Amino acid sequence: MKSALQKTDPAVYKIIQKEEKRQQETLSMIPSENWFSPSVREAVGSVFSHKYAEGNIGKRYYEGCVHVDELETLAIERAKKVFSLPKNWTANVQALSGSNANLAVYLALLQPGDTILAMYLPDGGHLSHGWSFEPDVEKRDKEVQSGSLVYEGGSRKINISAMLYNPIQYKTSKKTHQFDYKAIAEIAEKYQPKLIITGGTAYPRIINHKKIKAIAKKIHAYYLADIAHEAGLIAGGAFPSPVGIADVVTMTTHKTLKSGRGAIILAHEDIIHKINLAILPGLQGGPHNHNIAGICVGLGEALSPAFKKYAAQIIKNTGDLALELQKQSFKLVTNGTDKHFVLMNLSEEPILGRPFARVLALAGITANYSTMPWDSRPPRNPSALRLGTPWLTTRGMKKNEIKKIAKWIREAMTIASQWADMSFEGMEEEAKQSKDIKRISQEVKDLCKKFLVA
Ligand code: DSN
Repeated sequence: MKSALQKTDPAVYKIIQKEEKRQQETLSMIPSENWFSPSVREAVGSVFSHKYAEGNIGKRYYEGCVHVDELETLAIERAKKVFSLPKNWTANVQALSGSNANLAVYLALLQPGDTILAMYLPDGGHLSHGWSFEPDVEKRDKEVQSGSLVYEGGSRKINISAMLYNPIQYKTSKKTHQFDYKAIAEIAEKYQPKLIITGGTAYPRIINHKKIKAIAKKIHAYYLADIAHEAGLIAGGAFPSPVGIADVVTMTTHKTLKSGRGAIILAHEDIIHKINLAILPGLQGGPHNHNIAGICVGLGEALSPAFKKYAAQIIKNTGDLALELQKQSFKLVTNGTDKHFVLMNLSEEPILGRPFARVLALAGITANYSTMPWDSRPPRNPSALRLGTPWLTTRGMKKNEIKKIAKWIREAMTIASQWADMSFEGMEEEAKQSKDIKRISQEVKDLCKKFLVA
């Protein structure tokens, strides 16, 4: 039987079908992506998207919110259980995204112009942690060559967090590419930020939350742990949690947590009260109730024993991926990983991050290029490539499949090396025509067909 959409809008229906086929027949190794359960998708597609519900539980500006209240209460209760919140801690589930969640924290706890100290974006931080870029290449090179572990910002304040606040960023150690806690403490003492932030997108190692909290406490600063990437690993008990250590915890819900798109903020009730006001009227209008429904269902799934196994399997699969890539003579930033992705250092390979990501995509492996610590190359053409396993793990893939994937990645690099001197477009054209790349793409498809997801 034809679906409603198929009957009324076959053009959109067809595009959705093609996207589903692409997702099923290729390997998504972008660590911030995942495949949600049919129940999460059903909740997100529900009638809750029709409803306006500005305000908070029991205090809405619209009538007809009795079931929205019920839903949001359940989502908050589940968040408390999943993240083992201390007494008097609660959650806000209304932020539309991770960036909005972070902005809400700044609005709630800071005054415009206050100093925030966060991780340097090219080392794996996040745009919303106060990024400003330096377009002057000479100035940029000088800054990198100085070897300083502090970034005082560039002249182009490209994120609102840098326009409204005064961001200072700490870099990772030049030697280990990991956090240098002593240096962070010294930077904090010198710049006296009101807020210290950890977390981001491309730091493959565990962060010592206790050490960061101690640094923040000494200078009477708040500590915000952004666990957007690790939320599912923490929910499944496979990774250390900052809950009960940091003052505020923010996360997106659609990465390792597999709960549809949205965000959660966790903190003591007093802080959440301020954050609720920062969300509305500070930043947003009506919450996306349908997304809160997805989050609620995803959190319910995260409470199951199967999710614990899932989180542990992600860590195992990524460890195996690191090992297999190293066997294939690839270099990894920090020589490995503690979590759900690896950062490949391609600086000594014939092809760097951006062109290699395109070659891999044509071979059926979707990844994304990335900056890496102490990389002097520009963000649009950096040296690294980020590869994660959350989605592969959702599909049920394990060591045998990981081994094959690492082999295909090396094969793709060997094939692409013959195009090393070409322009990006020239290389892309060659890759599109290449029989060898087509052969890998077919092998990937054959594997994917054995691991279809509902
Ligand atoms: N876009 C996310 C990621 O890929 O890590 C961060 O916001």
